[in-house]
Amino acid sequence: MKPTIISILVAVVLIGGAFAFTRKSNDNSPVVANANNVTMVDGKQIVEISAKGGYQPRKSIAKAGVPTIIRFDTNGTFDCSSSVRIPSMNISKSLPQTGTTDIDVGSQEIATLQGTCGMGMYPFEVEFKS
Ligand SMILES: [Cu+2]
Repeated sequence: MKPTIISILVAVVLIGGAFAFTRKSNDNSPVVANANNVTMVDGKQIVEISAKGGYQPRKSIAKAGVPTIIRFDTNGTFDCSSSVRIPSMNISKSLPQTGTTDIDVGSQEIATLQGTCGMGMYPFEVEFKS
């Protein structure tokens, strides 16, 4: 009984948040500093990063507490940025030379997620804010 009510409340808050976020981004107001590469789709936050000779943008700003996918885009990527690591989450992934790869990082707490290429020379980060 209680857990059910709590999950319904959580769902309502998440859906409401998703709506608020979507509406704000539609009227072009800067919800987050780097809103260009962060979108909400079906209640999930998509952080889009392109990988080729490093990562663009180097720093993304996203919302904490929202289910999040980091989407890596490659386009003729032959350098080692096609190998992505997020050590704190034990994530290590090989991207195709050209394509799109989603990495589900779940709901993050307020913190900065650090990632690098396979050899640790190209960094990127996603800052999760309240
Ligand atoms: Cu590297």
